[in-house]
Amino acid sequence: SAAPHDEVLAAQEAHLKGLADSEERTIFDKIVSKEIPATVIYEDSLALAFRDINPQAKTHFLVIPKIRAGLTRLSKSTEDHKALLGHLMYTAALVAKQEKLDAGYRVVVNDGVEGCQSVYHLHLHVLGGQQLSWPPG
Ligand code: IU
Repeated sequence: SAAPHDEVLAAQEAHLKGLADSEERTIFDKIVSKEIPATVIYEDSLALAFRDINPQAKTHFLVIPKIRAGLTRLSKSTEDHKALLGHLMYTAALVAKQEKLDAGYRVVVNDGVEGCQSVYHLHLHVLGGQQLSWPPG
């Protein structure tokens, strides 16, 4: 059924109307608009996945919402974002399968200064293709 997808789009539109995001666009907006190149490995109406330019594992890609919709960082999420957040998490799993990360992988969201976030457009890191260690630094 297309219903959950329409629900996400409607929530996203409603959110955009009610909340003008005054914060500056980031490099990820330019990747979405193809103003700067990236190796895109998955795309749908809501999400984009592309390879990280500075990979921290054999396979390292990012999953982002095409429209930031106020999500500069995970900690800015509201009730309105829940469906979109679910879509991003599901997309991470879908693309991990596409990338044949069958032996496992890690999904990371860095938030804010102490989380070492550098780009303020929400993104999920997906790392795999090798044995990872725990905990991260
Ligand atoms: P962070 O969680 O905000 O630190 O992650 C940002 C990531 O975006 C980081 O891993 C960068 O290597 C990556 N990246 C990219 O893939 N392409 C770019 O043009 C830029 C950053 I700038």
